[in-house]
Amino acid sequence: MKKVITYGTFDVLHIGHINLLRRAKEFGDKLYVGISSDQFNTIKHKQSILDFENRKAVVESIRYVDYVFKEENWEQKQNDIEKYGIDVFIMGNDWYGQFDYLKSQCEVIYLSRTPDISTTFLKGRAKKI
Ligand code: C2G
Repeated sequence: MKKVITYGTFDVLHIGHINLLRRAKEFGDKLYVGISSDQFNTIKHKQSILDFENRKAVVESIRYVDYVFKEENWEQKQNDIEKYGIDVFIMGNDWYGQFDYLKSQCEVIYLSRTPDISTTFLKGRAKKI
């Protein structure tokens, strides 16, 4: 049973998130997703439109996702990998190199981002409606 993990805010879900989750699942049998808490978003200087409960419910409903948990800080990844017995850590390549320190515990793969779509872009478009 190969386990994959990824993390994110996943606010206002769009095809970029779905592409990432779909491709991440292809690397194993179970996909674990850490959803940033509202408090952690503040630390990340991100203001999400949807609160944690909403974002968690949306990601949990995605067919590629097997388990969702709360991401509360930068430091928890090593413990998560240990706790869940993770084999592969995956992030979009806007994070390229940022999580290489996890290579001592599991495979670390950065996948290309989906171009021309982001929650920030969607927020801007929504304001114009
Ligand atoms: N993503 C993507 N293509 C896009 C937009 C996002 O592939 N057009 C990917 C990002 O690279 C990330 C995932 O989707 O791997 C989730 O993106 P965000 O919700 O923006 O997550 P982020 O704020 O990058 O949080 O500890 C890690 C952080 O929690 C990551």
